Amino acid sequence: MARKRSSGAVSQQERMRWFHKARFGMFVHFGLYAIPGRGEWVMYRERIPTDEYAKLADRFNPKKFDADEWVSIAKQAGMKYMVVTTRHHDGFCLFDSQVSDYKSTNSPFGRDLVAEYVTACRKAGLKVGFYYSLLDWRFPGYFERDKYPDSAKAMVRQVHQQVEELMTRYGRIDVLWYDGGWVPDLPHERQAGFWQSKKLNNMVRRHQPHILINNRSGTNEDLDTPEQHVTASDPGRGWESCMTIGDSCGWGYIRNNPNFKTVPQLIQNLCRAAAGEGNYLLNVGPKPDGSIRNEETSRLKAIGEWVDTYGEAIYDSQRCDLPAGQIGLWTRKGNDAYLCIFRWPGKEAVVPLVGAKVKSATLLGEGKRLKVRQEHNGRLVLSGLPVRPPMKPANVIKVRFASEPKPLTETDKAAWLEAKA
Ligand code: JFZ
Repeated sequence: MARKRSSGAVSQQERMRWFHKARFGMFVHFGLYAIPGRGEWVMYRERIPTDEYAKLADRFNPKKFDADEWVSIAKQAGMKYMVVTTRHHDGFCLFDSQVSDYKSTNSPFGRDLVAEYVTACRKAGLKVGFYYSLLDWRFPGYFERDKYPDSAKAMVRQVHQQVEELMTRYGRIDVLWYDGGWVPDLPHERQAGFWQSKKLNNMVRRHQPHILINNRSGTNEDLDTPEQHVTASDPGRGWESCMTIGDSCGWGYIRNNPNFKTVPQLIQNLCRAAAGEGNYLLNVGPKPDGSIRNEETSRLKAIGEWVDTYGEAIYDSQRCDLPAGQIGLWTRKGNDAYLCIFRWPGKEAVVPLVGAKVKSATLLGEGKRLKVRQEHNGRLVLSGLPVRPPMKPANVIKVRFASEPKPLTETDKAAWLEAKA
């Protein structure tokens, strides 16, 4: 149990502990926009007037929605937490907000989807994340804050009220994933002032001392959020790459999207996040009936099968600065390092500039011990690999070192040219 300070605050290091262990989560974008099936920005991109778009609420009745099913798909994929859209930019709430009548409990669905999601997550032992969009396209004051100042104020008021509802009515929340902090013609450095983010996040942390908050309310908080790319933050800074399984044209359901990432691509992204001590938040966009499409579930199932064997290279991973060349990349856990192989090297894998003694090397999945040769200049040769790669989306060699594996510093950059015994 994390220690609380007298103020009730919990240190960021304590709050980040589970997040580093988790490494892998499910993002869910669901809402009225699933019905037209042209992505979650359809209202804005097609300039659909508010009242016309709101008619979708009369058709919102995801009969196949089953929170336990969503959670089970995430858990089987090896995901340890979820982040679900409680309200996206279109303003429609998937929770029973008392400050809006534009919500799932006022639709034919008639239920608080967020409450059911939270219950299912807790039952399955997954951490609970809420996505919440600050902006709400229904407010003219979002687009023209000087022309409609009262509307802009009302939109900010709605944020504070609804975030407090989410922080006080659904038990312990582990991640608050803000979005939509950008305001037309407002410099980034003034966003926090517009949304009154310091006051907002003080309230959040008062109610939820353990929570992790991302960087999209205009203040840095706990997590950077590279979107549709995997880019590590500086050591010590929390970060999470969020990405769609389909191509990057939309997070909500897109009925006719022909482009989906391959399983090897998705696993390489997961490994790349783990190598940078970051997390990978992989998105699904459920269909109008609330079920998740096969193109997404099939890939998640395959990732789960891979994680079942190789998860030790991902969960609670640390950075490892050893070179990996074109073979792939390294993750680490203490003195054990994991060479995640994306391009099979053949019968042997050669790693230069290894500055630590190897105790053993094993091809995970096959359980095959490898021959180890360490040459004078730090060159490590792992041999005894099959010529052809085992049929896996990615392979992993686990190398156990006698001390923390660090690269050798090349004092003489030409020294490697002359082989030494
Ligand atoms: C935002 C949302 O607009 C999108 O619908 C989805 O929810 C995603 C996870 O977050 O997408 C963004 C946010 C920021 C930028 C671009 C897309 N940006 O800063 O360029």
